[in-house]
Amino acid sequence: MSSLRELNIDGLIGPTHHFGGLGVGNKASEESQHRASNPRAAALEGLYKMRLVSSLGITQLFLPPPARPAWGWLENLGFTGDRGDVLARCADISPTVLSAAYSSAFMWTANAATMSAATDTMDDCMHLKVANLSANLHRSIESEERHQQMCSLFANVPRVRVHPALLSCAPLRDEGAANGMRLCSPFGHDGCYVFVYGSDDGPSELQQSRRRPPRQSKLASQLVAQSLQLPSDRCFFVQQTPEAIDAGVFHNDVIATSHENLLLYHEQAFVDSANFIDQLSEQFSSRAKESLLAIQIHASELSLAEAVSTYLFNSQIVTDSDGGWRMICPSACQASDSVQSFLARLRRAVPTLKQIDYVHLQQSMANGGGPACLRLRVILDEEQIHQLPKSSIITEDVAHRLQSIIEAEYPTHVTMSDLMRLDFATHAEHIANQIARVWGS
Ligand code: SUG
Repeated sequence: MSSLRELNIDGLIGPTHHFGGLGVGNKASEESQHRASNPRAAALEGLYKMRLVSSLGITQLFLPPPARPAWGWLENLGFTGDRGDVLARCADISPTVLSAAYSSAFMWTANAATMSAATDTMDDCMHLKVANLSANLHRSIESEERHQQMCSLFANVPRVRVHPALLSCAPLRDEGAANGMRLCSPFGHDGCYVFVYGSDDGPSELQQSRRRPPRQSKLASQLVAQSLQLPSDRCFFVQQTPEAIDAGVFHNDVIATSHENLLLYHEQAFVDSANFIDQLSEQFSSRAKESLLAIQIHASELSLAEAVSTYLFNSQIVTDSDGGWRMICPSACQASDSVQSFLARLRRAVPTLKQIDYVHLQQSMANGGGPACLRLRVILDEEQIHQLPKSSIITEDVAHRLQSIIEAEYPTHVTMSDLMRLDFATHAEHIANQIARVWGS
């Protein structure tokens, strides 16, 4: 069997990161709306996490921030002519559209695509299905940009297929790997795929009055699984509970996570949870010849509200070069007694979990993005890894070049009024071009 490795791809946080209050169903984004942001601190926090993962012997890739404002997108909406006038008119007609055009939400790369590993697919290729992110105006801009970036990243890598997103429309709304989990044996084989959807868009669903709308449709999940060339007996489709979505769980990775044969999930994560876990355990053990380690966190141990405020489930679990597991948790987990007692229980149950690290990602967290939101996992073999462009890999040299640009050029204070300034827009584009050169060099 070929030896497989898990790589992480993070999107570098862009110079126009701000708090637009744009995230549908996203409590942190709602609460941070119109606060002043600090793009420099945000980008350095994200880069610190990339360096940490890289220091564990894990290949860490980065994607450059697409240029903002998205002038082409604004033009398509009818905002043509002199750029200074475009910004003023857009601010006048819809500040939301202006904020969307400047959005740095591409930083949350877990939403960029869904992946299937070559050892699991019907044609022995690794597949990436780019997400349309059509539940959010500001995020739907990302899908074409991501498709181009992924095509370029994997252009010379054998046995990789990058697929464009599903059509962008409400019945096909797809949020990428943030709503998927792959369970596998150590060394990455025998994958079973869990696709978590918020709604089946059936008549009873549409009649329910909900505080927050579900972002992922069942139909999209089914079509993504099909594009990924996965046999049906490797796929499981399970619905998120409406109470979790209403509490601010806008993606599955806010309420459940997985790594190799470990599945961590909250009691209120899934509809008909016990039945789903039984079926998954049975299929997993017959395929992988080992047991699924399914660990449930009870609502009495950690309430839904605290799961959302600490982002425990958005911790990033990785295997280091010695085979030990590391769990990279948001720093908010450190201050929570409930999370700390759960982590003690987890360490007793999972001896391979060697260390817990805490990372400060305040700027991303204030918009609803924790450590795992910032990365997309892909599984490749050695031969494929060798064909990746070197300049997209976080080495000390690449990290140093990115850090110099961030420290010299990124703004430290951005509010909505800055978005109307043409000099702010021009400078942001200049920074994006500099980073694109590092990526492409
Ligand atoms: O889609 N926030 C993102 C956060 C995405 C987190 N990703 C995962 N859970 N995988 C979202 O809601 C806020 C942008 C703003 O309000 O300016 C935002 O888009």
